[in-house]
Amino acid sequence: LQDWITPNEKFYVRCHFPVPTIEAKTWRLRVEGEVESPLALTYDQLREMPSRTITATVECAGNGRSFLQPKVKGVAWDIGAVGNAEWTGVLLRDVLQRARVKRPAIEAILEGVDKGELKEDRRPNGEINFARSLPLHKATYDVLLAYAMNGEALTAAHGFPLRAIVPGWFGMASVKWLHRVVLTPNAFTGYYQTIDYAYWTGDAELPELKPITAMQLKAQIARPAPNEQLPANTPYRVHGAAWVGAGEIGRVEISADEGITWSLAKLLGNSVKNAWRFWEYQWKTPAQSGSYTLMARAVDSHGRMQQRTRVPNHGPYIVDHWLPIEFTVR
Ligand SMILES: Nc1nc2c(c(=O)[nH]1)N[C@H]1C(S)=C(S)[C@@H](COP(=O)(O)O)O[C@H]1N2
Ligand SMILES: [Mo]
Repeated sequence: LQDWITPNEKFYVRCHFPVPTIEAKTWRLRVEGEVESPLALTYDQLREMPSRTITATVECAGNGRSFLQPKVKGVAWDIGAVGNAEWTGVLLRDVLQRARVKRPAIEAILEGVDKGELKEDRRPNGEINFARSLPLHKATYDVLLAYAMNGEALTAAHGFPLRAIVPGWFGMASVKWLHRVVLTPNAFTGYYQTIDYAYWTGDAELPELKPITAMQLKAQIARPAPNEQLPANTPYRVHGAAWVGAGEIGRVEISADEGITWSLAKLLGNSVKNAWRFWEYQWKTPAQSGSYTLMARAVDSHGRMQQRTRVPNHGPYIVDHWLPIEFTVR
């Protein structure tokens, strides 16, 4: 959260299986299922297609999990599982057009090369690959198949040779080490679609498991960092980022009294589609030494506000309530 574009070496890495070693020469991107002409594209063929560069913020659905009480299962991320980068590649839409999607297709399943055996109680036998699906309207709208990140070829950890970038959606949708796209006439119900990265919707009389999709409205404080020590009675620049899966940040507010009163932070730069917005707030640290908290909350351009408490049905994911950042003053 220091730089608006997260440097590659600072961008968080989340992998469910060991990072696969892939030779660009022998690797292929296969497009199959409900298509007129199945494809097996080489790395060079993809690089020869018209390229696109987009800026997109990617947040892991488990970002902020360490704030949850009681503790939940999963990687105990603090606030670092989010980054913003410039991604270059080809539009999935252009690849699908070449393959000529047939009418019955409703989703595109994106599969990674990486695989392994799961340890959870509810699991299929044997090894499985990481795979997620996208509804066709999203797949043919703005999804990028990226081979470069901030102007450099993807590193192995970030998905070399090719990964999806699904703008506005949580990270699990942006499948790394992509090697297969399957067009399917049915809703995909794979492990990472229904068991993991899914939540119960509580708004229906008949609760249903739904795959996690769009990132939610959220403001995050970068400084002070959790447990930082600040000097007393001193001007201090509180700053951070705010983002939302669909829409624009309208304003960001800061509270130093656990959410009773709020002050307006200043939005920095311009609003960039699918990218986080940086903000700052000139504060004076308390005169008394002790433990303190600050909270930030975002409001979108339609006036919708980030909530004090989160949806309990989101379980170990989508940590989008007002996060109290604890620090000390001395
Ligand atoms: N093939 C594959 N793709 C994947 C994953 C994975 O384990 N395997 N992890 C997903 C998750 S949960 C996230 S948050 C992002 C993280 O991308 P990054 O490691 O480049 O930050 O990749 C997604 N794509
Ligand atoms: Mo994630």
